[in-house]
Amino acid sequence: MAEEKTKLPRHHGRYSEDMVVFKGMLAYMPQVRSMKVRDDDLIIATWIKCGTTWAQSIILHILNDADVSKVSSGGKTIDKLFPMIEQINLSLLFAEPETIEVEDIEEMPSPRFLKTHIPLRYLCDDIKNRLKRPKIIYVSRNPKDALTSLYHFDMKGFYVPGVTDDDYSAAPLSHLLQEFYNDDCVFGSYWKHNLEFWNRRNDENVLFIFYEDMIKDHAGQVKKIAAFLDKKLTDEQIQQIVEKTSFLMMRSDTFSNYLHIKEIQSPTATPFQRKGVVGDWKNHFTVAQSEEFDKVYQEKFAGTGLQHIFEI
Ligand code: PPS
Repeated sequence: MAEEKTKLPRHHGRYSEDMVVFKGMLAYMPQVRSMKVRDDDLIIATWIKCGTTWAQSIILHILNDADVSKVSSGGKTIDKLFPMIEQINLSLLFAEPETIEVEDIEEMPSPRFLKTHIPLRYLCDDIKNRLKRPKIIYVSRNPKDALTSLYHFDMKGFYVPGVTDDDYSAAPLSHLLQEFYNDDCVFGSYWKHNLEFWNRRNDENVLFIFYEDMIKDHAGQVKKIAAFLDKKLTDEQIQQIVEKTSFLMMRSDTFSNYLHIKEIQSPTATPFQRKGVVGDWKNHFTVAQSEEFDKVYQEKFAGTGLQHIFEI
């Protein structure tokens, strides 16, 4: 279980004792901490690989009457319309902090659509201290599937000679599990990240949802998000959104499939929309790894009321 701090791969950077980010994000962290939030901002917050892009696409479809071509003209991809606070320019994900000129989030016009994986405790005071009331949607996913997804995305997806580590790319899932237990995965402790937002789930401006519910009842979750965004949709529009944000549609759509960041990925990387299921962890975890994980999960979330579905 938790051991000494893990040696980080060279494309990660340590922000603090309990938070690691992709290296290029270190330069953005001051702006993440000092960002002036607006009441009409919409923020989607997740630990990495928990369904962010899926929810972002659903939101953009909801707000554009099931037709994102209204806002995506000129080849604007999802990360341009809905950028990540901690890394607006994704092609700089692994850049050395001193080589980055940070693009300014403050210059974006309202309403801003922002994504973040940064834990609540490291976000700006306007959010931490509830000084502003942006709408925040938090998507949570069972950690075994999130880790399986992260394994393919980070350890197997990014192989950039001279930038990523050969050792890291060759490492087995057990290495990622050790990082996870040490809170040294990118974006740090999954447990704290989830609990910090879980404890806000009853705030009027927060919607806490689960990836597994989106899989089980896609239309139901579209309706729930639309209601949270005060957007009325017809049944036909809801059906259109379900179709346009299905796994296969998103995988083939250059708006959301991240093919445009191929230059920072291995030529053999799995697609961003990789499997899109609940329970793929069973194809990756050994029985012993799964049992050990379950014990930690029970301990970490005991008494919190937070519970995930691990298989359907
Ligand atoms: S990131 O990099 O943190 O922003 O990744 P994120 O978007 O949070 O999570 C990626 C996983 O979400 C899956 N995904 C979907 N699942 C079902 N339906 C749809 N439409 C969909 N879109 C994305 C994606 O496949 C990743 O999960 P895995 O398990 O790797 O397939």
